Amino acid sequence: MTTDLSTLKALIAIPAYNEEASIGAVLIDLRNHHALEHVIVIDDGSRDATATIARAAGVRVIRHPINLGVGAAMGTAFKYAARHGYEAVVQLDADGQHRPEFLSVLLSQIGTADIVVGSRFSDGGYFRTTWARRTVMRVIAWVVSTYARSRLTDVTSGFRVSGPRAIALFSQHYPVEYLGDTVESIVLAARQGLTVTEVPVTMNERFGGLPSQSIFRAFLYTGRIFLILVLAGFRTVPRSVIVTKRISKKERKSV
Ligand SMILES: Nc1nc2c(ncn2[C@@H]2O[C@H](COP(=O)(O)OP(=O)(O)O)[C@@H](O)[C@H]2O)c(=O)[nH]1
Ligand SMILES: [Mg+2]
Repeated sequence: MTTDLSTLKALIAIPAYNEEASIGAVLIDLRNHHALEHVIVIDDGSRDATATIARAAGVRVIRHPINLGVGAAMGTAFKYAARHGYEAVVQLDADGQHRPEFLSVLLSQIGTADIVVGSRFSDGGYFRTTWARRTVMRVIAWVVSTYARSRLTDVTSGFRVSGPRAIALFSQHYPVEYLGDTVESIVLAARQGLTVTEVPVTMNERFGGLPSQSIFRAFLYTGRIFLILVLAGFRTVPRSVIVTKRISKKERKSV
């Protein structure tokens, strides 16, 4: 299957939790790169003006009544995409970290892989973050690359595109645990025979608001993520979730 970019129907999904400080600027920036008609904000139970600002900017907003986490927000986005016949879902942070000028390069790789991750490190790039998080990310990247049989350097990056087969899978099953949404989703997809690749991107600092990680949280979740990675090797997806049959090596090459 090859993907004709000119006809690729792409949805930009923005999970947002208390991002009133940045969501307005993110949507203004995005407007120059993608029709807002194909953008949804999944407001994950925010207690601030996130949803009001997003609606005023002219995008569709889906609200979770309570905070369920980034993974659940993306689960909602994938269900929406499947229901409305989208062929690609781009995940974009509401905090301004992800730069829309990279959308086209991410989307352009959907013909060669099922999932394309925007990586801060693939061309030796450096991103200012805590030492703890950097170390954790490196080790996790190595383990996930082994599962995916592809060199991945930034597996906690939320800036990524999922193609048709990934949408079919993720609309029915998407990991909801912290970091599970990014890391475990790659392992889950790889184990279903989907292909994952990465392209280099540059990211911004957050425009405002608060990041989800702290040193304490990073350490706390290191152990947990390894447990997830080990379990992901055994976990089976419920039969009803598999939309495509397991994809063979030969089919994989012709994605
Ligand atoms: N922290 C956090 N972010 C959420 C949640 N639900 C949705 N999000 C959004 O998911 C995106 C990623 O979160 P962020 O804190 O930027 O993670 P980071 O970029 O990995 O540090 C942001 O756009 C958040 O607004 C949640 O429950 N907690
Ligand atoms: Mg972010």
